[in-house]
Amino acid sequence: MEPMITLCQFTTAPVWGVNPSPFCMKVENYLRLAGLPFQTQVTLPFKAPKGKLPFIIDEDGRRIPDSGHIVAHLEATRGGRLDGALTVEQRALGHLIRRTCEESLCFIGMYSRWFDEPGWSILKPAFFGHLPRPARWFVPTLVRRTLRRDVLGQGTLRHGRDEIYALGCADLDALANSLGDRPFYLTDRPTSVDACVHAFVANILKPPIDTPLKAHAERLTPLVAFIARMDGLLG
Ligand SMILES: N[C@@H](CCC(=O)N[C@@H](CS)C(=O)NCC(=O)O)C(=O)O
Repeated sequence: MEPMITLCQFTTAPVWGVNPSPFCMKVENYLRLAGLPFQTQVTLPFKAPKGKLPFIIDEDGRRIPDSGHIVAHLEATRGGRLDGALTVEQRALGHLIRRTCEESLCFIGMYSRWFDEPGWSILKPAFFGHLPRPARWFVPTLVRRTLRRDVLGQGTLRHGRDEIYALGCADLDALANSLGDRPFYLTDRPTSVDACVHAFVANILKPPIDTPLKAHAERLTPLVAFIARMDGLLG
């Protein structure tokens, strides 16, 4: 078989109709939109070069961690398939949109799944139900403890529930209003920014976790239409 890019992530099969890691899904989306053949490999963060997923193993064996670095590497080595024609201004706007997803909305999504009790009661069996006992009993608690430290350190978990969801709804409003009636964020064709927004917003809209964040996203017509449009392209 020809050498191929290998995307190393938590799971090869979708959960709730999405790749449950938005950072992994962002890279998967990018590879699909760019038309780059790839295979997936299941792994865990402690095996990753920087302790987080995703990372890729490129055709020459090079391991590249971090979704942003992966996209930059693939753009540089495969002829700028999605972002090559972007202007400086479009790139700057894309940077801001990506940061909204990855450095803000991401933590609200984490809160809704891991720390808001209705979300946790759905996530726990979906993510850990396949583990043999006794791992099924203690692994969820260990992972949740580590994430609590991270989300507390980042700051989100210092707010109350209503405040947290208000922050997330403001991010969603900004994402919907900056798109408006246009089909994609930066040009009339999808770029890596669309791959990113789709990953983060689909991870709010599709899982059966009913939170104020999801209810708000469902009311944002441009964003719902964008997800459907991207779903159509991604197949
Ligand atoms: N900046 C990284 C963030 C990746 C990230 O946060 N991945 C999460 C899963 S969505 C992870 O590996 N978490 C495991 C951990 O923190 O131990 C990227 O863009 O790839």
